[in-house]
Amino acid sequence: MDSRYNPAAIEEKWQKTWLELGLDKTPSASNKPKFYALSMFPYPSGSLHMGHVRNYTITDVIARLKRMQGYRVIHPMGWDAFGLPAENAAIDRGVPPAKWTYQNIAQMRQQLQRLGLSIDWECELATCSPDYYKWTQWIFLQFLQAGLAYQKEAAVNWDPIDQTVLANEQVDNEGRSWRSGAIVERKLLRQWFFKITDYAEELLNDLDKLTGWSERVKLMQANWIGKSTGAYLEFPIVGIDEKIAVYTTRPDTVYGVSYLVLAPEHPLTKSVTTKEQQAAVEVFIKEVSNQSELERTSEDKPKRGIPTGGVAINPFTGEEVPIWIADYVLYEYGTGAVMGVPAHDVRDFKFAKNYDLPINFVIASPDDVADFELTPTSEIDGVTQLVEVDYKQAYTEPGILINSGAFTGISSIDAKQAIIEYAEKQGFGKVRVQYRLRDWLISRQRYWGAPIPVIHCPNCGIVPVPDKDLPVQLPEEVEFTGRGGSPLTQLESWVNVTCPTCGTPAKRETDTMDTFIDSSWYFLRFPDAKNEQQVFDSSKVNDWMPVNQYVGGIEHAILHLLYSRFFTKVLRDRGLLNFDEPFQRLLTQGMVQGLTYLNPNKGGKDKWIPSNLVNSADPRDPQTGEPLQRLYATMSKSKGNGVAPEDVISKYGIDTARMFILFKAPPEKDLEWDEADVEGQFRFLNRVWRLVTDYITAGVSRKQAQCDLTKAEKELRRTIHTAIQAVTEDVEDEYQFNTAISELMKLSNALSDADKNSPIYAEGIRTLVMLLAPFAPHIADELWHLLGESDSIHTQIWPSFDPVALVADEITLVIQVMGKTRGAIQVPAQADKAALEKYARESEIAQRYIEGKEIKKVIVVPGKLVNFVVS
Ligand code: ANZ
Ligand code: ZN
Repeated sequence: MDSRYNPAAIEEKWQKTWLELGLDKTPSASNKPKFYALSMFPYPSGSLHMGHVRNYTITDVIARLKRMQGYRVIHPMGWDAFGLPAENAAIDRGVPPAKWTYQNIAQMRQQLQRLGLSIDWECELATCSPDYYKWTQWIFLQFLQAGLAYQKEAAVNWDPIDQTVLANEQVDNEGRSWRSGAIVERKLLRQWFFKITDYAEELLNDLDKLTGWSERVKLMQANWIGKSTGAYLEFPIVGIDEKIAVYTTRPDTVYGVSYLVLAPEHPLTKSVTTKEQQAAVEVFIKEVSNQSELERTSEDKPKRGIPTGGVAINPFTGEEVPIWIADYVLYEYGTGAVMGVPAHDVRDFKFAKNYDLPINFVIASPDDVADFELTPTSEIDGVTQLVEVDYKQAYTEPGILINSGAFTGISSIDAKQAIIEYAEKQGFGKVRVQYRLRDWLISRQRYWGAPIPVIHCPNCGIVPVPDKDLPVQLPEEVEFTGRGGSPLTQLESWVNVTCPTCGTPAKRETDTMDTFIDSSWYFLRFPDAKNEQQVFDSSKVNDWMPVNQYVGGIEHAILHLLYSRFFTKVLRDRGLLNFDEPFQRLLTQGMVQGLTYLNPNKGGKDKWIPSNLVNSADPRDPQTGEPLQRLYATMSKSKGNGVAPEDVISKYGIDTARMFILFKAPPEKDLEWDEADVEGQFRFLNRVWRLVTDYITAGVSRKQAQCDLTKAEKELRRTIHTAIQAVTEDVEDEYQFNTAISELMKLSNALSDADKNSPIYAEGIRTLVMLLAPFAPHIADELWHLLGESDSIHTQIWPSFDPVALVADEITLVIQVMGKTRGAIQVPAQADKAALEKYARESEIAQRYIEGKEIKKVIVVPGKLVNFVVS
C-alpha cells in the first residue's frame, strides 16, 4: 500500500476497470427510476478547454450520485460537428472538412476519456455523420409536411465574412454575427424558414412549467418571444380606396395621432406618394434599404423620415393626418405601419421635434387633472381645454385621458379596452396579439451542413426527397476555393437530378441547414443512437426524456434552448413524443477565468500579454518593460491566459482538478483559476488518503459496537450523518458543490481528532470515502478497495442519514444581559423555554452580571439565547 497519494498510479487503472465493468452503460428500461444527465455537446474544435472540463465535471458528479442512489442513468456525449470552422480549414489548408472534423473528434474523445467521466460512449453521435443527418433531413421533411417549413423572399441578415445568411437569434445586439463577429448586412434573398411563430404562445406559456430553470434564462426567452397585446386600427386614405392598418399597443393615445408612418418596404408607399414627393421618396427608400435593422432601430441613431404628401383620416376624430415614410418602422413587425403619437412616445417625440410635426397631449398625469371634475361625456370638452398640459417631453406613464372625445376622463388603462371595443363595433379596428419572435431562417449557403432534402422541379415545384433516398449525402469530391459561395452550387453532377415525382430534369436544393437544427434534437437521439430504421424508437425516448439535468453555457439561453423546445413541441404534435418540454432542470455554468496580464498603454489585441511571457512576481511587458495590470478574464487563446487541462492533470491528477473546479465557485458563477487553490485541494485529497491508509495500517483490534455510545462517539456520529445529509441535499437541490466539499472537509477533520478504536470511526471512514466518490471518483474507488472491498465504490448504495443521529444531546445557549453577550453554557437539547430560562438564571454568568440588579424581563429564543433585561 502506497503511503502517499499518487494519482498517476491509480487514475488510469480505475478508468480501465470501470470500462471493463461497463459501469457507465445505459441500462435498459426497468422499474428503477430513470435519470438523464446531459452536458451541452461540444463543437469538435480539436482541443478540450477548461470550460469543457467544468461543464462535464458538473454533470458527472450528478450522474454518479444518481447511480449510487439507485437510479438508472443515461449520461451520453456527442459532437456538434457541422459548421464553418471545418470548411474554413478546408479553404486554408486543403484538408477535407470531414477528415478535419473526424480527426478533431478522435483527439477530443481521447482527451475526454482521460477525465474519467462516467459517460456511455456507446451512445456517442456526431451530427456530421450520414447516419445522424439522415434523420435531421427526415425531421426537416416532417416540418415540410406539417407546413412548418417554407421558402420566402425576405430581407435577411447577411454575414459578409462567412458569406451566408444568419437567423435573427444569431445576430447580437450590436448587429454582429454570433460566429464571425462581422457587422451583418441586409439582403433580399429567397430562403428557407421554420415557422417557429406558430408556437410562440406555447413557447411563452410553457416557460411556467420550467420550474428547474433560472428566472434569468426564462426572462431572456420571454423577452425574445416578446408578446404584446394591442390593436389593429385602420385609417382610410384620402383620395384612394385603401386603408392603412397600424399596429399599436397604445390605442388609448389614438386622439393624439399627428401623423402615420409606413415602413419603406410597405406596398402602399407608391400609391400614397404624391407626384411632387415621388422623386425624393424613391431616393429615401433606396438609402434605407442599405441600412441594417439595427441601424434603423437603435435608440441613439436619429430617426429619419420623409412626407409622402398623402393624407389619411383618423377614424376617431375625422381629422386629417399626414402620411410619412420613416426608417424606424420595420416592415416585418406588426403591420409595417404605425400611428405617430409624439406626446406619448419618446421616439415619436424626437421625430416630431425634428420634422416640426404637431404634438398633442391626450393623457395627463393624475396629479394634473385632480382639480377638474372630468366625466367621460363629450359635453365636457370645454373643461378639458383647461387641462392644457405641455410636458416638454413625451409623457409615457399611465394617466387620465384628456382631449379624447367621449373617452376623456377615463384612466388610460381602462381606455385601451374601451377604445378597442369601440373600434371593433365601428368596424375599423380589432384586438391584436403580436410577437417579436420571427420565423427561424434555417438555410445556409455553405457546404458543411446537412443538405436540405428537396428537389426543385420545373413542373412540380418543391419536391421532398423520398424517405428511401435519404440521406442526401454531402458529396466529397468538392473543391474549396473560398470564392463564389457554397461549392455545392458548382457541382453539376450533384445538383442535376430527375424529379422523383415526374421524371423531368430537376435541380437539388444546394443550401444546407443551420447547424442549430442538428443540435435541436440530438438529446432525443441518445437513448436510441444506433437506430437505423427510425429517427428513434418513441417508447425509448419517452422513457428517458425529459433530460433531468441539463448543463451548459448561458450563451445558449435563447438560441439552442429555444430551438430545442420548439422541436420538441413539433415532434410531439407529429405523434413522436409524449412530453412538452425537453429539459427539466437547467444549470448554466459560469466561465472559467484565467489570470490575465494587460498593458494599459497598448491598444487592440496587443494589449494582452500571454502569461507564459510574464514573471508573475513582477509583471512587465517583455517588449517595453512597462508594468502590467493583473486581472481575471475568460480564458482564451487571444489573451494567452488559458490553463491546459492536460497540464493540471499530469501535475495533480484529474480528481484534484475536479475538486478544485467544484470547490472554488458555485457553478453558476465565474471561476477564477488559481493554482494555490488547486494545490489546496490536492492537499485535502492527500489528507484523506493518509487518514484512510493510517487507519488500515494501524490494524487496531476494534471494540464491539456498544449500545451506549460515549459523548465523543455521539458527536462523531452526528458529524457523519450531518455530512451525509448536507452533501446529498447540496448536490441534489442546490448545486452547492462547494459547500458539499466543505462538509467532507469537516468530516475529515473530525476523524483526525477521533478515537480510531471506536466502531463509529470505521463508520466515519467508510462514509467519507463513499461521499467522496461522485466528486473524486478515482481516489475514492482506490481507498474503497484498500478498505478491503472488492466491488467498485460506484456500484455501492449511497448512504442515507439517520435522523436520530442528527439530534444533538446538548446545545450551546448564549447568555445576554441587556442584549450584550456575556457568555454561553451547554444545556440539554430538549429543554423547553421555561427550562432554558432556569438554566440561564442559575448559570454562573448570570449570577455574575445580574448580581444586585432587578430582572425586568427575560427574553428566550429557543435553541439560541436568553437575554436578561435588568434595571
Ligand atoms: C402608437 C403608440 C403611442 C405607440 C405611444 C407606442 C407608444 P411592442 O410593445 O414592441 O409591440 N410599432 C408598431 N409596429 C411597428 C413597426 N413595424 N416598426 C416600428 N415600430 C412599430 O411595440 C408596439 C409599438 O411599437 C406600437 O405602439 C407602435 O407604436 C410601434 F404612446 O403605437 B405604438
Ligand atoms: Zn416534377
